[in-house]
Amino acid sequence: MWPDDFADRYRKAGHWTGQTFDDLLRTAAEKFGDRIAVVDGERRISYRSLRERALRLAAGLHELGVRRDDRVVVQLPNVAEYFDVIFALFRLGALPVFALPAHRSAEIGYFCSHTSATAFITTGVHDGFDHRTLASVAGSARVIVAGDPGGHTALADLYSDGDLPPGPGPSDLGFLQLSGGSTGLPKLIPRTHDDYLYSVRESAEICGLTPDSSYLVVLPVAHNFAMSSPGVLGVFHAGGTVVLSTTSDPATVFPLIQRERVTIAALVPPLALLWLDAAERLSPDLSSLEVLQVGGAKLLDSVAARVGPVLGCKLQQVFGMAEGLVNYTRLDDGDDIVLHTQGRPISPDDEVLIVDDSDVPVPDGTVGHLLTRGPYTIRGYWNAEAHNRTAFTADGFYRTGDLVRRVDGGYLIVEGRAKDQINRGGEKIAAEEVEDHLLTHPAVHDAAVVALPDDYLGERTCAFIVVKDGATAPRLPQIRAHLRDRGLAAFKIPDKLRVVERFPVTGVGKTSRRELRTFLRDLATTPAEPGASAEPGASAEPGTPAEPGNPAAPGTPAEPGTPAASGTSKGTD
Ligand code: AMP
Ligand code: DBH
Repeated sequence: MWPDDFADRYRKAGHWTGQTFDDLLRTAAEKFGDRIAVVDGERRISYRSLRERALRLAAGLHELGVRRDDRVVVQLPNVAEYFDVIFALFRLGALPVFALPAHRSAEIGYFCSHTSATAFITTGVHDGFDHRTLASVAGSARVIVAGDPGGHTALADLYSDGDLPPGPGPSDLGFLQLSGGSTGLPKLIPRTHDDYLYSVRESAEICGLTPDSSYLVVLPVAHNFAMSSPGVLGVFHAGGTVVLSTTSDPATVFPLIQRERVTIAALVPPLALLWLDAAERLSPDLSSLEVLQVGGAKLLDSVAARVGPVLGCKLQQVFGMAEGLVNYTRLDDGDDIVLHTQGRPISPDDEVLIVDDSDVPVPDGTVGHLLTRGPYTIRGYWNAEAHNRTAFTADGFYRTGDLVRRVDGGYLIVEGRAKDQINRGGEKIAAEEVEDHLLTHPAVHDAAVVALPDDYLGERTCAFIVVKDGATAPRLPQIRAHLRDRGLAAFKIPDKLRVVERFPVTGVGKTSRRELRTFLRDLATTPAEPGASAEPGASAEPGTPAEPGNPAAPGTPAEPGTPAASGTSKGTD
């Protein structure tokens, strides 16, 4: 939480207004009553009805025993019930934990146990997967299903006319959002009503939302981008309409844009590319579309340049993070900014520091680590004291792990990343989390997961493994099946596999895993020497491209049979 002097400042500046999520919906219902808040297929839900549904569900959840501060893991696709659920929980002061539909038993089990969740609210079969099977990892959490309950509690049965207890206050936590993370276990991000709604209201303003706005959601609705930048909450603040889609496929989405006269949509870069290619082929009527937001991963300049000409709308680049800071290019910015930068911060009180490896600020125009502090950036992850000591500076700046450059006007250009994360088209993967799962394979002695450049996704994942003495090297399909069986979300499962005899170590016998990953990435992206193939599942000799003793590489390989250096080896034998 923010120190008192900062909290006072943010209140005095008018950023924190004392609004809660429930206030947002109540005000919207009063102001916009019969206007359509949500379109889900053939269903059209007014603001008045949305508020009523949320309050009735809040009463039912309360009767079921859901209380203020309880954690409730919410895993729903882009369906209208999502809004009933989150506003019901907001009203009670119970904290939604925003899982993604792609999460499987590994993630859901962890969220339920780590947060001691009271309930797990999910769906039936979605995208070919039966989410009710996740009930087995929900522990003591009550399983509630939107759809056919299959023996669990049906969400539809919970709407009730019962009484409601007093709700939470604006400085209370509203929910726990997920971080893409860079460590073994996902981190949870505690956001308050006051801080989050400040970013939402400002975002709605920056993105020009009005009651006539129609916002298309194809990204997972619980993702921070789709929720708050300006996202569905920004639309509700402005009195516009949220149009939900469970697919991002242009063949379905383009007619939906036309039918609902969608004015603004948010995409990650691979989807933007898909839409551009499809629009060139199909020549759809996208005349209602005014703004296409693209964020979550770096957008190539060449793709950015096609948005205006091909889709006939403005591009807005969005560089944000669930921990807080969000940057936008502004709607009246010129092409030089919109096509080549990732925007500037929302707030005059967003503090942005760009520093070298010793935390010393670098001159403008120079690439450095982005640190930030401000009225909607967290001061710490939820229940993660040890991690917080390194993820934040002593004076409360969040170390984003992004490498950026600041140019005229305070605009930022994302140049890379220093965190141990793969950004697979906007889906973030913590290298260590996947490595920990790889190490459970009986034939794997050690593992390192790295990002490989990819024309479509920006990055894909490659797992390097060292096989245990005497074991047969697994092939990619076996590794993938192993990780799927462990219940890891599909987007975290490596795209490629390289088997190496051993990991290299430095002259002093120590290798940081980050150096190791950099080395392996270089190995994988350097054209292979004769005999060393870069194909999935192929073997490659460690150290092939490195000159012996080359100081730029982590160093020479360890002696055959020597486990990788101490601090590197995570093998279990
Ligand atoms: P998370 O902290 O999981 O919410 O993920 C936020 C991260 O996504 C940022 O720290 C960046 O690494 C990345 N990111 C988001 N938007 C962009 C963008 N427009 N360009 C490049 N990277 C981005
Ligand atoms: O990637 C993100 O997490 C992100 C991107 C754009 C985000 O959280 C946001 C906008 O708010």
